Amino acid sequence: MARAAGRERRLLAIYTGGTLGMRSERGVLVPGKGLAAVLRTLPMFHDEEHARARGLPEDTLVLPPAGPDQRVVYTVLECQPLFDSSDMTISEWVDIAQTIERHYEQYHGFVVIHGTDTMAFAASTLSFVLENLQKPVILTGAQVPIHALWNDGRENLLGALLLAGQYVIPEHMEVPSLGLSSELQLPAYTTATATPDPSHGCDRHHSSWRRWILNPLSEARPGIEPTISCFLVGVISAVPRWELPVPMSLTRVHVLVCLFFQNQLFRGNRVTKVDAHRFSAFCSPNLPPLATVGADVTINHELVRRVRGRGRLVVHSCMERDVGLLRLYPGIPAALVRAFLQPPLKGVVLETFGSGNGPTKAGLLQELRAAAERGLVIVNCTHCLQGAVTSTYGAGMAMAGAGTVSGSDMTSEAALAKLSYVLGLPGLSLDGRKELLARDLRGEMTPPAVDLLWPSLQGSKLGRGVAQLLSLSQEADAVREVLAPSLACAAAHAGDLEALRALEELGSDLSLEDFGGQTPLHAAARGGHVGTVTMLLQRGLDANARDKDGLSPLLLAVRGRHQGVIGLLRAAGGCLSPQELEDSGTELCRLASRGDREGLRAWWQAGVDLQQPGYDGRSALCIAEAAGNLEVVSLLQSLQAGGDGQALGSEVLPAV
Ligand code: ASN
Repeated sequence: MARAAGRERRLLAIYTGGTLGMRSERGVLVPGKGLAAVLRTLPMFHDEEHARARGLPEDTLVLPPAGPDQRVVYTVLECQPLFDSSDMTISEWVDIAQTIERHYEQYHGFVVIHGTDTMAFAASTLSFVLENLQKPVILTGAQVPIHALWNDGRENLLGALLLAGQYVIPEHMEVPSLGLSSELQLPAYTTATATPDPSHGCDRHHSSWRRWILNPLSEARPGIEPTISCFLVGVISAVPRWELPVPMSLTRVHVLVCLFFQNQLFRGNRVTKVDAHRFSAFCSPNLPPLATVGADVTINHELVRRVRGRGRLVVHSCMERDVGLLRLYPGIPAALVRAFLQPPLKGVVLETFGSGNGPTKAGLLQELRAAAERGLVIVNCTHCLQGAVTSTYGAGMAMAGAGTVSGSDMTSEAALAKLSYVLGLPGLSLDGRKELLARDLRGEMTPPAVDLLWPSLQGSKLGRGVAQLLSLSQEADAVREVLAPSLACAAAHAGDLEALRALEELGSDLSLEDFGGQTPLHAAARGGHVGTVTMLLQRGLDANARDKDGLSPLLLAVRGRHQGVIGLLRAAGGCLSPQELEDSGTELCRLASRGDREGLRAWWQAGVDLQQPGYDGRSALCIAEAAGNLEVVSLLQSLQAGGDGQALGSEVLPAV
């Protein structure tokens, strides 16, 4: 394998079969061997001169330049045997995933050349089998073989290779300014156009590809999408994407498993094949394409998922094979359903009518209920192309009442793959599996509306703000992370436990500091919220954290005279620093002169010596006596004598 040099991107193209490489034998199309040899003869797929200069091995091809010093080098791995995709099963897809795993470190991305008939099932299955995917995996294929004069294979494969090779937008971050497109109209452009493929047949697209190849920044130029809510405006509005001070686009985008066909890049587990002949074979009914290729490449940034974490790639090979798909039709006999649901079947995707409705006749519902009761998992998906399973109709409620799990707006392909994945996971209870099925795991379904997920958030203004924030597009994840500490502080100051829990569920670390170096514990202490302080201490927040001015939560609670909070912080080991105690003698005198007993008690509770002198050498007691304030005098005497019945640091954290 050739070593990557400079801006070379290495891809592995796994050729599994399908029409793209098929040949006609006795009048019918069958999988054809030797795809790499065919690609080698097509200038749009291979730059022989460059390959020779680089000494690339026989099985390794290189695309014409994709920009100055930019090359996509790819190796075609031909599977044995090659399949018409009608023969593909979970086992073959797990094999593909394992192949990706074996070569994961060697390549920047993967293209899977697959037949179209079951490509939606393949993409869905791979999206679940491959966990923590950090590199692009793009499936593609064709309706007409690549050897034919008029075909879609070339455009599809070239598109998939280019997207897999160049899609990692922030790879271009180091480019310093926005005015690059003209700089990129380089001699390379001439090189790429110098050898047009006369059989390509669609020069407009060819030229659009060239433009994109040579101008990889074009998709990164739109700046800030207006869809990112107005509260961000102050933070980022004037800043171009790759210069953002926040890690928004500066992290790699998570393309998950995708499918590229007819100039559109789809999320793999959202597609379904809708046409047996036309080049536009696929549609993604409930999620727009992630990218569309026309005169330019338009990336739908809102939909592209950001990589979360840097976990190791995991291949889930234990997919449950005993799953099935059953489409209801008017008058379907209960006996037939019963026969279908028999063991060894462990899970079934039921394609129902409209918004998840089914016949309400007792017989059929009884069969479903009996199967659900003996542990068969039934996912209810609509057989409509668009829309979701809802509880609008009695006929839909009857399906839910029979023990089915709502498949929301999943395609049947995605639901089947998810069922196989969830049932294959070890050590889960039946309820646990059902709960996972109802959750969005790989972007395969539109999650339920925020107000359904967090009904309690509706109660407060801040809560509603957080709920709105949570409903932003997925690309706003990074922005959320940046804002989360400030939001958490605001929630803590308001004592909004629900909002804090919602942020926690989002994965926010509640111990992070805001711009002033304050943790939510500072904010809750300042606000005097015993419940919130308790929760945060239980989450392990440091009672002695200092903000940028060196202030602790305890000092803020003392200033606010929040005795309950002071007790909690003291019990958690909080104490005032020498810096915080510096002027405490003077502060005590000031409180004594004003007759502020609550203030004096707060300082005492925080462990301060009440006898220390103020700036003129007099103590708080002297000041109170001189002023004749007997109540303050007796309070100070009683506190100095050992308390007024309140023990220091004795608070026990209540359960929150
Ligand atoms: N029968 C072919 C396959 O799925 C159809 C195609 O690829 N267009 O393998």
